[in-house]
Amino acid sequence: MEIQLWRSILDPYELAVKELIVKFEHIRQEHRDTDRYSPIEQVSGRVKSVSSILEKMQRKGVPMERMQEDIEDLAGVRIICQFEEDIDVVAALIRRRSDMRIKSEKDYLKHIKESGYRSYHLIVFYPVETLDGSKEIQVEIQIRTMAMNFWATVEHSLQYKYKGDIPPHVKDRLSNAADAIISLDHEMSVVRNEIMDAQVSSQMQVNLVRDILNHIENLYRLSNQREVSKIQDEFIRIFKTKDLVQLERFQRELDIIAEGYRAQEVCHSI
Ligand code: 0O2
Repeated sequence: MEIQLWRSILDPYELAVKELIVKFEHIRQEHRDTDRYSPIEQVSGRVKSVSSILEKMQRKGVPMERMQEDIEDLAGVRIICQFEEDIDVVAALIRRRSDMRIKSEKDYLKHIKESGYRSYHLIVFYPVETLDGSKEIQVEIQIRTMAMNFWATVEHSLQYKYKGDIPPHVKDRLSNAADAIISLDHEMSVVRNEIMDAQVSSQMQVNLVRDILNHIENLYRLSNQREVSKIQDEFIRIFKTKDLVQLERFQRELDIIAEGYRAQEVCHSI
């Protein structure tokens, strides 16, 4: 196939990957902006390289005319979670979406691959709009923990290095490492609630400080310098206490002050 043809075939897949990364990253941001724990930690994606497509077609005996149907991971999105429990949450979230349709699911957590590979895969149909109209394409979504991802990345590199024929002593090490990853994920799950609480508190502080600084910036326009300096000093004092309750109270007080100034502005403009 000519290079130009490959490009036109793979272009909609590029678009799908880009759109889906934006959408999943937005879910993560929405959680953070609303002081909620995000089951999504990281999102990445890629369109399969032509050499990898050709290699897979050869390995699976897929003819050129069946490529887009039979090679289901031309477009791939990877969602990384902190904890194993988050994987189910993300999969459920994907099942509920109206902008994609599930074709199939593979649970390599319950059915660990012989290599030791663990991950949750969904193949979805996702529509993209191109100059030639809309096109529904297949995307493989892989959901796994950071630890699973570490193992899979290393194993993938070794598969490449040894051309799929990893020597037994390296295989043994990989198998031990896969077991260690299982127990690492389990250990982390035990303290999941504590870690989630800590992360939500830290995000709440980030959001509160952002809101307070916005208020202070606006007050510089509306109020006199001396008053704002006093407010700023008070903010620094409270911030140093690292007490979220005090920060929240301070933010509410600033809300009220800002509301007062807004009311004054309205009165002046009438
Ligand atoms: P790449 O380079 O990531 O694109 P098959 O390749 O026949 O096993 P199939 O039937 O397409 O795979 O589906 P499957 O098993 O769900 O695998 C699809 C993808 O999952 C693979 O794509 C890998 O990304 C990942 N994967 C599956 N098994 C393993 C494994 O044992 N080790 C690692 N590291 N990754 C795995 P590609 O095309 O193989 O690779």
